[in-house]
Amino acid sequence: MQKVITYGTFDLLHYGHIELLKRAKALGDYLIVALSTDEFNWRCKHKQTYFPYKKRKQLLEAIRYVDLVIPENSWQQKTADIQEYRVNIFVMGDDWRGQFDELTSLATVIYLPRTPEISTTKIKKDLRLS
Ligand code: C2G
Repeated sequence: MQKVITYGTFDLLHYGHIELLKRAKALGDYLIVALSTDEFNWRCKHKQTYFPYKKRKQLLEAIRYVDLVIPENSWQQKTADIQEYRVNIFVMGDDWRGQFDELTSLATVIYLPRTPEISTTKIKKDLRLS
């Protein structure tokens, strides 16, 4: 079984997220999503999410491509996650290209092209204008 992992906030879930998850799952048989907790978002990513962790987790668990959702509490947990869950493939959008290359000793690292023209930031901005 080829296990894939990816990380993110996935707030205001949109088709760019879905496209990422769909392609990540297609790389293996089992997809784990490490979902940024509210505290990690605030403390480390300086992101204030619209939906709290519990709701974002509920949304992700409803997606056919997602097999397991675990919390992302720190930048440093990726190595431990890969080892604990016996992950073969680490996937991120290519806005992170190069940031996680140190993980290539543990798993295949793949950066997938982001879906253009959609982001949570754009959604929030457009809604403010409407
Ligand atoms: N994404 C994408 N296309 C978009 C928007 C996002 O492919 N139009 C991808 C991102 O590249 C990322 C994933 O969807 O791989 C989740 O995006 P975010 O929730 O913005 O995640 P981020 O804040 O980048 O957190 O430790 C890693 C971090 O937790 C990643």
